[in-house]
Amino acid sequence: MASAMLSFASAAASASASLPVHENLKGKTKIGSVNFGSSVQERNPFGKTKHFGRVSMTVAVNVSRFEGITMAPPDPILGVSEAFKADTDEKKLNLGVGAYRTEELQPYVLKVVKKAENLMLERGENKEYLPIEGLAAFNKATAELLFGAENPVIKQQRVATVQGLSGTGSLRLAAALIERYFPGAKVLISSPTWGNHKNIFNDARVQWSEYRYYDPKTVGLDFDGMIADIKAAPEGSFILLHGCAHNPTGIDPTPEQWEKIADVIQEKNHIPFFDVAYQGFASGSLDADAASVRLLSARGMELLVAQSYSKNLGLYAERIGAINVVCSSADAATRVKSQLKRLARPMYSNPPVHGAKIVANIVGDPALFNEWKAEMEMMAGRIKNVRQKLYDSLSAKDKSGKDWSFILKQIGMFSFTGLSKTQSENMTKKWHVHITKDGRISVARLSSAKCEYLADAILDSYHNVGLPEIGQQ
Ligand code: PGU
Repeated sequence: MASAMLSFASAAASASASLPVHENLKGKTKIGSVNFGSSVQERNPFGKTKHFGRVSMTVAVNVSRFEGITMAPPDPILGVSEAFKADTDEKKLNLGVGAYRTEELQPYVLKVVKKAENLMLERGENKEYLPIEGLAAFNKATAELLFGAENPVIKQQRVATVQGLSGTGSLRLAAALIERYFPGAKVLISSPTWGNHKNIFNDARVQWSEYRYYDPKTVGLDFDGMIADIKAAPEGSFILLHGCAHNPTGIDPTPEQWEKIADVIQEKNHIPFFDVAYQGFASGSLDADAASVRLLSARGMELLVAQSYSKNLGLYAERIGAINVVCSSADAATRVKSQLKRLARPMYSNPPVHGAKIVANIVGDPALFNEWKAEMEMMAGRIKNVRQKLYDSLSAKDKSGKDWSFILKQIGMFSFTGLSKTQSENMTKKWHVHITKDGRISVARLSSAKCEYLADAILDSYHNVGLPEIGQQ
């Protein structure tokens, strides 16, 4: 550690005390050196002096009060974009973060979003604060998109909806609610899951454990393991479920399996907690992708649903989403909403307005709503085409007889290839194909033109690198 010096000089005593920062951080008031009779500048040639009344403070240049803070590791998902930027190879391909690209590998702003933004500009809308719970028109639209406008939970006003900072912020708010009102309750998350789920619950100080989900032998769902683990969880646990297009595996339960999942959740008095980050993006249909949530709510269960408009409307950076809590009475929903607002207020005060107005304007205008659905179908369709092309390339090139058809069964933005960590690293180091180390490929970022190259990279990594690990049997 660099020798950090911080000096407090009393003007009256003309004395200064220098203490190493690490000692200061430990809360000690040990005085490292005391000098009399010389000016602060003379005593500490590296220091800059500011005088605040009777006490002057000298902070040395190039040293920090934050000396004790170590370097954090890069984020396993967002860090992939940083590594991609640093890669100078021409062939480089970024298949890390789940964000849609066009066939030309460019980001895509939906036409319907541009139209809604133009309307907002024409109307000259103001930038006043939103209420803590967000834009009323957005909250109404988002709950209706999720449950269906005719759903009894909506009609009976049993849903507490609060606009959140996209999917992540909405999950975090729900985690804060669990921490405050269900002390000691556990959240069960799938193994594997979106990596940030663990961070969210850790930071909210909510206990979590995993339920089995992915079966490497079949590259499919370990349904029996999932049911057994949900059954074994302490009564009244929160069960985190991906509403559709499970991230990272792309494997969803069938409608029949959802019924059984609902049975065991009900039996054990658990509370379903849905993460819906891909409504309309998985199948192209908003209703089909909300089927799991609607199925469980139709059983009269109380449940939580976090929503995101990052993918289905391409509003990634606008940070627009919501947390919905379905309660057994309108009265309970009113109280839950009041507490969600109370939790939000000291965290971020109130949410951003721009994305909320875009969503409300699109959903509230039948013509724009239809345009959105068509664009969503187009995006979902492009992903399906590229998925097929990748499968075709792999099957044509791989002479080993390995069956790659699992790729076609997966849905949503991703393909979980079963590549191990070392094999995933080979994808990046040798082929400059940047993917997460769990072997997940963001198919939404792939173009047809790059499928052959990607297939070569996958086959080389799969057949020539490392010992068989999980996912390779
Ligand atoms: N929930 C799931 C299941 C997700 O996949 C994501 C995004 C989110 C929530 C949160 O998205 P918001 O933008 O906060 O609405 N996952 C993507 C995006 C990158 C990331 O990790 O945030 C991904 O690549 O997994």
